[in-house]
Parts: sequence; structure tokens; C-alpha cells
Amino acid sequence: LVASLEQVDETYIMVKPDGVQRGLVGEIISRFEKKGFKLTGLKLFQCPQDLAEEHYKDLKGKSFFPKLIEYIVSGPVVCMAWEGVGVVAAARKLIGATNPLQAEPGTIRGDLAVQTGRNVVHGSDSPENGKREIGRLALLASFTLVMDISRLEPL
Ligand code: RTP
Repeated sequence: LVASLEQVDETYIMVKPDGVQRGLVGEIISRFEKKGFKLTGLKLFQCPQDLAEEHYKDLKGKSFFPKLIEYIVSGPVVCMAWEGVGVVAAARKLIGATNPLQAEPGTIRGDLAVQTGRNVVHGSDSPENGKREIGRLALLASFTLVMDISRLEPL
């Protein structure tokens, strides 16, 4: 009853090119699955320059912005939609601090990365941005969200 009163959110998780190249996709998916969240969309995708710039538009004025865009388009990314109660904030906790050297052990960045500029994964910073980021990808990359198979009648 308590859980049903809480808001089910969705968040956009993206394994960045270094995470894909290093073979960390399974490890990262596994952490969200084990926590209890539900995977509702997944796509291996070469992010075009304009989508990367749109995704990180709030950072456009930063000195590292050109390098950040170069990094994001440097190879395929794995885009995912995850659903669950409190999933946006919980995913940020599972991911850890932006600088992997400051991220706690036990977090994805804390365990798997050392450089801010190669921090293996992105997670939305608010439920609104989660919806926006998933919607943007759905439009541009035929990223389709699955129906809940538990709603099917048994054969
Ligand atoms: P993200 O958006 O990728 O989930 O990361 P975040 O919220 O933890 O960090 P944010 O401040 O939004 O920065 C986005 C990404 O930009 C790169 N960055 N580089 N060189 C630098 O000082 C610097 N600062 C940020 C990182 O890849 C960071 O994840």
C-alpha cells in the first residue's frame, strides 16, 4: 500500500563510449537490475553531434564542453530507460559522484573509473529530465519502450 502511493518515475541511463568499449555494459545493467528497477528500453546507438550537444546544452558555456561532446560521439553508447519508485535519485546514488576519484566505493564510478572525462555512465538529474531525455531519444532513434509482459494472459 505504501509503495503504491509513491511516484513511479523513469530515468535515462546511458553507458558512455568508454563503458561500452571496456565491456562494462553487462556490469552496469546488472547493478540496476539487482537494485530492483525495471528496464523498459535499451538501444546501442551512435550518438550524433547535435543530439550530444542538445543533451548537454546546460554545459555549453563550460571550457570542457567541446571535449565532452567529442567523447560522447567517439563510439557507440548504450541508451536505456529504467522505471521504478524513486529511480532517478537512486540511480544517481548507484552511479556516484561526477569525479570517479571522489565517488564512493560500491558506486559504478567509484568502482570502475578514475577520470571525470571518462566516467562511464550518465543518469538523469530529475524526473522531468528523465522524461525529456527518453522522449528525445524515442523521437530521434526509434527507441521504443516495452509493454509490461506481466499484463499478458497466460497461454
Ligand atoms: P552526467 O550528466 O554525465 O550524468 O554527469 P553528472 O551529472 O555527474 O555531471 P555534469 O556536471 O552534468 O557533467 C556532465 C559530464 O561532463 C563531464 N565533465 N567534465 N572536465 C571537467 O571538469 C568535467 N566536468 C564534467 C563528465 O563526463 C560529466 O559526467
